[in-house]
Amino acid sequence: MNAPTPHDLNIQAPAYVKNARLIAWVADMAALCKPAKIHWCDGSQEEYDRLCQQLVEAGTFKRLNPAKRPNSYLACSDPSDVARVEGRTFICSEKKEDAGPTNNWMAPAEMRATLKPLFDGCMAGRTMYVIPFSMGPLGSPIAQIGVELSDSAYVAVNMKLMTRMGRAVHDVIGAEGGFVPCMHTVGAPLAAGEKDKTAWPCNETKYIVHYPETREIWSYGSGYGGNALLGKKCLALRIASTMGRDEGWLAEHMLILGVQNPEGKKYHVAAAFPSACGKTNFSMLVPPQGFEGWKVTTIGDDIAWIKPQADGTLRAINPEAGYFGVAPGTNMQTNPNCMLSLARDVIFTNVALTDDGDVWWEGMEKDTGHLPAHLIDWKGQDWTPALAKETGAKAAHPNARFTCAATNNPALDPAWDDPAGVTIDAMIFGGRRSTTVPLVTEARDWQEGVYMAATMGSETTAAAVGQQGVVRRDPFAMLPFTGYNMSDYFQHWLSLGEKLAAQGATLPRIYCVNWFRKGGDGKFVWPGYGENMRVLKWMLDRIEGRAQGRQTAFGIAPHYAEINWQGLDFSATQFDTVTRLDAAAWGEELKLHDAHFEKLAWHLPQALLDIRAALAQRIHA
Ligand code: SAT
Ligand code: MN
Repeated sequence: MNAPTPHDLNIQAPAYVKNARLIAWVADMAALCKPAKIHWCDGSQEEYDRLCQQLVEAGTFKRLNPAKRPNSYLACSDPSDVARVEGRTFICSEKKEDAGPTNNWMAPAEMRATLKPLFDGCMAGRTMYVIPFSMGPLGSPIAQIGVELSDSAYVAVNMKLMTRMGRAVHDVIGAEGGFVPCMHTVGAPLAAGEKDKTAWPCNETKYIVHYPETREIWSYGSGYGGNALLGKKCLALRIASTMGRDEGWLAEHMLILGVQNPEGKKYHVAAAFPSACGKTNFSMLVPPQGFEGWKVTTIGDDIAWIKPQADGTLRAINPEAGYFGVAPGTNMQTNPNCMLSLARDVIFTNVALTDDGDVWWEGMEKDTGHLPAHLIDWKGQDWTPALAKETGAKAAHPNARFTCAATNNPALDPAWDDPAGVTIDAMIFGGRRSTTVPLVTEARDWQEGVYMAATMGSETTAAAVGQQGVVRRDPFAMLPFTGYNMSDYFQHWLSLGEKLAAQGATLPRIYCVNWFRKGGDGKFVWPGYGENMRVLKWMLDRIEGRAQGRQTAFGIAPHYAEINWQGLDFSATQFDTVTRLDAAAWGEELKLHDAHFEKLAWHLPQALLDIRAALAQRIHA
């Protein structure tokens, strides 16, 4: 290979880059990866437009019809590179038990020895983009800085929408500041003079690697989503959860929303759901009929960083600046604010292309009343309704995504970019369960809330590679994202609650929800989407002391009459179907909790076992 040696390659840091450690690291990594060029991203619109144009010329992007979808693009990935690869994701702590039984582990030295030859020359013939980004408002005491080195222009432009990316970040880093180094390559070096044979280069071999002790991320072989946009799951959850453990705060897989009642009183709620379970929908919720004067606003749709304050409150920021959401199923009925966010300045990945140069995905027929007569599907093949009927072929991949800036969202909360964050009044944990778990219950105390979150189960979704629809325990919706031992993570939550309580703080209420219970006919019983407002209001009524609820074995549940049913036809019988606790089903459920706890036995907090015993007693009473 004719790649330049480090001596040929001028690092050429712009004058505004003052951090010697950063410059030295870029030089070292360039010497290792041997790119043909280095591009220091400044985050400007001009740069974004130029890189997008370059991606169009390379065939990675298709520019959409500007009359339909101004300044927007469609990228279609390699069919093998469509979701996070949890089986190839590693937490490389010094000790195996610090990664715990829920993470893949390899000793750091062994992993470094494995990755070194893979990264050696991995960027040959390509440009290395130096992508400085802030997770959280620039300069916020809760924010963290990262710098990603990537050989993917697709990553660079996505990072521009998803984070505060560019020159201003260098001002925050300054000469002395620290940053999380994030190495990313698609793992497809080009020989001298060789041109890409594909518009989505990637490698069959994949590694998504985290070194929690040294706070480093190394990602090899994938160009997709959380595998490649390293600020998101890798930094903002896996590395940040470790930072939170060490420093006494929380990095969570939670949306943050503001909800204001007609009297003008405003609350902030953080809610955890697994990937592709409607977090974006919930964070952009439009209150339904019967909720005139209510307003819901978005602070974040995926990740929350939550820090205890001196006054005992918990303040949260959204570390991200954009949305990387699931497109299929999104329409004007399920999420109008999201559809409006997607009107312009969007990067779509793996959706279908219409004959007039716009995008389409399953679910959009609900808005138009019909399927398009013809499409080019995400794999570049012809798609027709007849073919779909015959073969079940999807026009968009089930994990097809949109990337857009938060500022596109008409429901964006005015405080979304506030460096001080917002005060959290309630937390919600929601799995995806067709049986057993009721629509909503309130934990009697923080510990019971931690138990509910720790035992959350969920049927798997398309956001990760693997079998779909299988129930797996997904504690706190953090199974693939907790960067250290899960039992230590439970203890961290318990300790934080204890510490705040000792300060005399009023802790946020904790709720367990399940929108996904099915009836005898196999259909969802709860209408979901905007109607979830009815459950949200009951929570606020609880906080304000307006709803008494009733004690159940698994927390406090609403009486039918405590929910505002105005504008929705939902009978007491249907309500019973989604709220009933079935003793036999819960007997089975507890066995699953036991199996789950057995796997997590090392360092498992005794408090959780005590709550389990009390729960069993109530169920069998
Ligand atoms: O990790 S991704 O950002 O690709 C999507 C998700 O799992 O939420
Ligand atoms: Mn997510």
